[in-house]
Amino acid sequence: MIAIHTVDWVPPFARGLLRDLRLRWALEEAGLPYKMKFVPLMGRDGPDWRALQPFGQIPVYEEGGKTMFETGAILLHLATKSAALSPAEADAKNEMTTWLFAALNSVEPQLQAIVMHDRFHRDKDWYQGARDGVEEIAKKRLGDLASVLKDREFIAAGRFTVADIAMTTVLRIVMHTDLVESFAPLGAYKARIEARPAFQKALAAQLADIDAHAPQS
Ligand SMILES: N[C@@H](CCC(=O)N[C@@H](CS)C(=O)NCC(=O)O)C(=O)O
Repeated sequence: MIAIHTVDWVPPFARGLLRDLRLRWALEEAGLPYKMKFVPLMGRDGPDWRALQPFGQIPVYEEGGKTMFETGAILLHLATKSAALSPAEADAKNEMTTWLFAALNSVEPQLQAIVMHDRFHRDKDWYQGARDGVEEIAKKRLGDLASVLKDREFIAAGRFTVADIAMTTVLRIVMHTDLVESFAPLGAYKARIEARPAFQKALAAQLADIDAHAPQS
């Protein structure tokens, strides 16, 4: 049985953003059964969790007694298990892999920088100058991505793949801003891919799990 390990609860700003969503979504698209396992939010520094995820992050993927971390690696593994997630033809598969890495390597760091500034550094006296700088870089990346997506329904291979899961969840990272929607092709792409029933099911399940573990006041 496949299991996804994630944290039991997060504060409101992280609802719908936890990266276990990538794995839940892929497994829903593939129709593969899985269960969730939860680690306490503050329990990720212990040796047991570090043995699974050396950086103390979530998610962790478990299958047949073996575990993996890094959502990109896990998505590529899942792509080998289901035709719903990946084309079979080599060139199309390479295009999918290329865009999955582009999402996680060329777009995610720029958007994550905005989140780090907005969530953790807003009270610093250097915040605004630094924030303006990271936004400028992020806008450049998003503009380049919009130029590609203006002519495409999906990001790679002319069909839905794990690269769309990576790219869409990356674009969601800055959902506290209107940055993505300020580029029409990106807003349309994100809305189109998020409308998929498997995404909606995975998101609803993530939110329900977070609510079920909310601290009692
Ligand atoms: N590159 C990692 C990133 C994982 C990641 O950033 N997870 C977040 C939650 S969505 C986390 O655990 N953050 C806490 C931290 O970095 O200490 C992956 O894709 O699996």
